[in-house]
Amino acid sequence: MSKVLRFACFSFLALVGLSMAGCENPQATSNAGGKKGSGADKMPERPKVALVMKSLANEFFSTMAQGAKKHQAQDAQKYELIVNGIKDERDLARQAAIVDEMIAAGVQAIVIAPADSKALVPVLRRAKQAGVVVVNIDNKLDDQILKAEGLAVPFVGPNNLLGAKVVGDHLAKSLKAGDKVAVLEGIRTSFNGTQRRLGFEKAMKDAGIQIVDSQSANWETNQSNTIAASMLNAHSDLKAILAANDSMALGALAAIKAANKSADVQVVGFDNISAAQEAIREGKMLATADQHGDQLAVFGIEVALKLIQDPNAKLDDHETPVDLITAENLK
Ligand code: ALL
Repeated sequence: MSKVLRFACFSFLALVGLSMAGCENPQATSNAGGKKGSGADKMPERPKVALVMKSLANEFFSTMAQGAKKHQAQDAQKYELIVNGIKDERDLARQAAIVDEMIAAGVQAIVIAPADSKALVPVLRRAKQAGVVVVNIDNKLDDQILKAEGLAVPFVGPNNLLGAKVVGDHLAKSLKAGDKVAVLEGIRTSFNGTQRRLGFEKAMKDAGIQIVDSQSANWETNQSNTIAASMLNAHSDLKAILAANDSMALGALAAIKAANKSADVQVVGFDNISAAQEAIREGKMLATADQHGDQLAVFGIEVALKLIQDPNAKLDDHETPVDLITAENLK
């Protein structure tokens, strides 16, 4: 697959780690101890790293989990992995509770994709106070709140504004100035959702295309389906829907089909999940962005392992790649 664009990369592939085999438990409990009688009990203790994700119903996160598990399995001596996620994109309380459970379970590091950029900061402060290394992946925590709390948390993730701008620019090529489009936003208190909205807006503004409606469907397919249906109803001349993730793009596609407007309204998304790839191949969807979910947690884990080894290591934020995906490069 040819990559149309690739933003800045990472260079921390050569991390030295500690040790051992791992396990996972999708709902936040750890049974990840050494294997009795297998010889593992003679090994030095491995650090426990907890990956805390968002909705496991979203393929983006199951891909992320698979990438992390593969990474751990390739060098099982190095660390123990505990994989967690929530069921509902908006269940911030559950995600915070998982962080507390991981602190109680005695993990050495938490690598988290926060469901909200602000609400998760207090529980992560607790984690840091308990001596747990915290690494932020995917959705950046709010800089101002981190600063106010005096917290330094490295971020590993893509430039979402730029990624969305590239997707929007690609869409703009098949529209003309004055055309009307609508935006489906992610959860409004998530930094990456806001950045994607801004990227879409910039692309549309640059091309003289009018955004006639912009609403949050909270990253979810069902909500986006309902909202897209009402957008199509309210704007009979709508030419495209720009969705901040593929789950919402799929909801929009279904609404467009139900309104019998598949020939008139284009859809773009973000994530490159398999259903979006299929829709792009079939010509039902125009484009998405691949933010390499399978690698995102891996890079976060590598940063965490480095910090476990050297708590004073100075680690800057790391920008990860994001690539435009179209029918052309899916061939
Ligand atoms: C974001 C991710 C994905 C995902 C969304 C839904 O943080 O970057 O785009 O679809 O969360 O939870």
